[in-house]
Amino acid sequence: MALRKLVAGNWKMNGTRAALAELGAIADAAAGAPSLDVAICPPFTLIDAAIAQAPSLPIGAQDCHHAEKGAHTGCISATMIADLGATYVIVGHSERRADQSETDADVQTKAWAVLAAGLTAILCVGETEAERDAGKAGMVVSGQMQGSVPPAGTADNLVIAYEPVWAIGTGRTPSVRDVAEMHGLIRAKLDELLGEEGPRVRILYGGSVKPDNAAELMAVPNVDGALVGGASLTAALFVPIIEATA
Ligand code: G2H
Repeated sequence: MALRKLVAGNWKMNGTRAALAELGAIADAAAGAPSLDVAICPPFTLIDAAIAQAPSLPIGAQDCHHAEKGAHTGCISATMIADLGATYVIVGHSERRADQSETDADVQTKAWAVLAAGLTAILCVGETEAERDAGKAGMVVSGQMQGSVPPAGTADNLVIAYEPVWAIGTGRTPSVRDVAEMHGLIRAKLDELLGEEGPRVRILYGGSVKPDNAAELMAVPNVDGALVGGASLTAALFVPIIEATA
């Protein structure tokens, strides 16, 4: 089933207010590609201003706390993100799984919070290089899905992002065959976990997506869009990716 593609930019810990100048051209490119969804996930500090600057462009966050509110100094809840008018929240990015020791259970409670706030979770999974070399990529990703996908996930509130850790920010990408195999495995797992919703949930590829490899990656079966890091920081790189996906 061909699903409507989503191209989401993950700015990670990049961008001060000056970076918002990129959003005009990105919003224009999104408007010129009505067959797909486009979003930008800037740092928390820019969400409010990004929504004001580009009201037609869906904006997301890169993480949230699992609780709605309370004594959690320095944390941001999904409810707060929804209050700003955002659309998406990335959960379970490998950088958070590694840097903040987030477990599958942590990721699932965050995803629940995103759904409860009426937002859409972009839930990341992916194996390390050592796990791939050991022939365990499928097992690892299947286990991450089992432990972190919320059973209430639907096509409207959940997106999966497959991001092999060894391809993130390295310029390396898996072969088309490997991407097809992993996305097929993720699709089968979604069918198992979510029943009739499974075939409708989008699966993004992430990891060194660039203007020159986007078209090839987006043509792979079960690749329903991209989660783009470094190449989403400037319109000069992100707009060609949008155009290659449309
Ligand atoms: C993977 C990706 C965005 P990059 O983390 O989530 O980053 O495109 O820089 O590899």
